[in-house]
This record gives sequence, C-alpha cells and structure tokens, in this order.
Amino acid sequence: MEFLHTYDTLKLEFPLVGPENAKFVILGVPFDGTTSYKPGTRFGPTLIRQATLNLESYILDYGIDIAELPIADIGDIAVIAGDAKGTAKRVREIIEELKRTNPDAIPITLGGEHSITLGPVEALKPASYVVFDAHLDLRDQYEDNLYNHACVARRISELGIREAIFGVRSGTREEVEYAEEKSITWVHARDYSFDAFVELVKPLPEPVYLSVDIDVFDLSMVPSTGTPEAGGLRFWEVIEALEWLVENKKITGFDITEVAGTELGDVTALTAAKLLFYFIGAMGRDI
Ligand SMILES: [Mn+2]
Repeated sequence: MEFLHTYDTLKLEFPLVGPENAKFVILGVPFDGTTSYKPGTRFGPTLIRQATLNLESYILDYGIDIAELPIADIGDIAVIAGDAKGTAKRVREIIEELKRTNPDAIPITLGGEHSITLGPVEALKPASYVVFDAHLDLRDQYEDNLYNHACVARRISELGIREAIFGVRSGTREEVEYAEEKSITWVHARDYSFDAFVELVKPLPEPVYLSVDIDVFDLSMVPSTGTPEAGGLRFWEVIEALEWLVENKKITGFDITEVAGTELGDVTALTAAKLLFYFIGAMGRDI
C-alpha cells in the first residue's frame, strides 16, 4: 500500500507488517512551521524512532513484547514548509486513506508541532479529545494564524468534539473564558491526580482521541520542546491515565507532539519513545 506525500525514513527496528495488516500504524509529521520559541520539531519523528533503538520491546510490567504485535511504520509525511493548515490536510488525507483500507488500524502520529493533531482528528472524527499539555492551546489565532500550534484545541472544539485537557500550567484569560463558555474541562498540573483524570474522562463520549504534547511532562524530562514550561507531570502519572483510558474507552488514535531535539540521545525523544512503547503495549494487551 502506497501513500501520497510520504517518504521512507528510519523505521522501528522490530519486524513490521504492511499498513493493510497492522493494528498500529506509525507515521511521522516532521513539521515546525509555527514554532514560537524553540525550533526543532521537524526532527521529532526521526529522534523518537532513534530513541526506540535504546529500548527493550518487552514491556516489563505488562509481560508483553510489542515486537510481536502487528505494527506498521509508513515513514514520514512530506510536510508543506510554513503551512500548518496544508500539512494537517495531508495528514488527514493519508489517515482517511489508511482507514478505508484498514478500518481497524489505530494511527499513531509522531510530530512535529502540535498543530498537526488537527489532521488525524479530522480524519478520525472522535467524539472526545483527551490531551496532556502544558498549554490550553485554545487561542483563536496566534501570530495571525488560525492553524498555529497554540490554537489546535480551539479548532478541535469548533468541530463539536468534547475536550478534556490535563497538566496545564499556561494559558491566557481569554483561553480560560473560552473553556468555561464551551464547557471544556481542564486540570492544572498542580491539581492533577489520577482521580481528577478519571472523574473528568469517565463521562466523555467514545471514541476518544488521545494526544500527548510532550511538554506536559516535568521540564527535566523534556528539555527539548517547542514551548517549555516548568512544573509538569511525572512519567508514571501519564502512563496510569493512559492505561485507564485504554481499559475503559475505545481509542481511535494517538499522537505525541512537540519533540524538538537536535541530536541522538536527546532526553525528550527518549521520554517520547518510552511513552510510545507503553501506548502500544497497553493497547496490545487487548489483542
Ligand atoms: Mn504545549
């Protein structure tokens, strides 16, 4: 199966299957067109794949080897430099094509800045959007661009999709007011707990799309990210929430965005790679 606008890259090292036979389909979106502080998200997909080479595919606490699961890696999307809207459209078209051929596939999108999440969300049309992010991303526009990374949750809410945002410690008064007006629930990083997560996510309609902006984690774990913020979540807090979601809700797609490293061994990419393996492992327990 060939996709328009994709090209080969370094792939995950374990045995892969074609996208038509896969449960999990990885695609990279190396886009950093609207990054406002620290550039480098264009290297995110490659750095995350490189970081996976350091990890055992056996997930110790699950007793499951993800290398035995049907995983495809369709490479990276040829992004349109500086065009977040156009790039998200390409992502959407590729995921739509994938779902036509393999309706059971779970797309896993590796960013790239957070603006690219609009692509898989438009393709998959989830009922709810659950996101871990240091930022609300509810701005109407940023730097005159409706498709800036700081606006992605706003664009998604405009599609009529329910939202819950966790680990937040940055936003504007306007964003808070918009969230209030649209009943978008969010939990500040200081107030985050597993119980708070379950309480807000439990009533959300299915299927759910899960997005992790890597900047949700404590800064020490993710120093290379587009808009770093001190005071984030611990690794296992996010994994426990992810496990609850996998066990209790139908998940239609997943992404990891805003990894902005520049060299092999990047700490942020290592955090993202471990998160990727846990997502696949947690989902794989059901297969
Ligand atoms: Mn963010």
